[in-house]
Amino acid sequence: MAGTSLDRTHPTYIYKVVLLGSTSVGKSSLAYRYVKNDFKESLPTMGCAFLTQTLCLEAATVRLEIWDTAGQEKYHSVCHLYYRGAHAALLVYDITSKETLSRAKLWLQELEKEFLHDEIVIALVGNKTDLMAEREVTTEEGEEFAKSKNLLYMETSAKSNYHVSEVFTAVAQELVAREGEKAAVQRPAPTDLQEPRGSGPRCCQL
Ligand SMILES: Nc1nc2c(ncn2[C@@H]2O[C@H](COP(=O)(O)OP(=O)(O)OP(=O)(O)O)[C@@H](O)[C@H]2O)c(=O)[nH]1
Ligand SMILES: [Mg+2]
Repeated sequence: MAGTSLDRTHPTYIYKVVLLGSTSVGKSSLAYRYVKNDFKESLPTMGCAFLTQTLCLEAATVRLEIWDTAGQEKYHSVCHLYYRGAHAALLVYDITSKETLSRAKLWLQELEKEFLHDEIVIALVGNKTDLMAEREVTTEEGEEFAKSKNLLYMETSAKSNYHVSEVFTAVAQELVAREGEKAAVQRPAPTDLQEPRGSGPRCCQL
């Protein structure tokens, strides 16, 4: 069970992952597909929804606490309350809407104000690849922007279940890899509970 393992050869990490992006880009659909492996014509999120998923990676067990925020403009002023303390963020846009990529870029600027470089793993996610005929944002455009900002990048379809689990797995793997790098630098004295990076109890290695 997450949070109780004392096995140091296969630690358990808990990470907060926040989904950000314009309304209707498919944030809730991605989270729902990933956690429930299902797709439905979902209603707009109000405030924030919360889901969890546990992954067993080679190096660690990872429990992702997924905060699915509301993209509607009226919720924008409270969004920072949800991404505070996040370990990772998925900046989601809709490949059929250039405007949603511009909005994702603005979210990135907000995150850059809140987090130090390397303090958060950020993935840019172009959703709705099943709507290829309506595409407005090329793969290259998304990819190049992500590369220029050192973000993970993937295109997905929550509807056709394309690359959805791969996005979350890539984020989890990056987070675990950073734990390894951090441990190599710090080599802390062994304790049963380790403080996460940054402020607040955001991640426990047990
Ligand atoms: N074709 C297609 N439609 C999708 C996909 N993902 C989501 N949708 C549809 O897009 C609409 C919005 O999806 P949501 O998941 O509610 O979007 P959201 O980003 O959570 O929206 P807010 O909660 O308002 O921020 C719904 O009608 C979904 O069924 C996809 O991959 N392909
Ligand atoms: Mg939603």
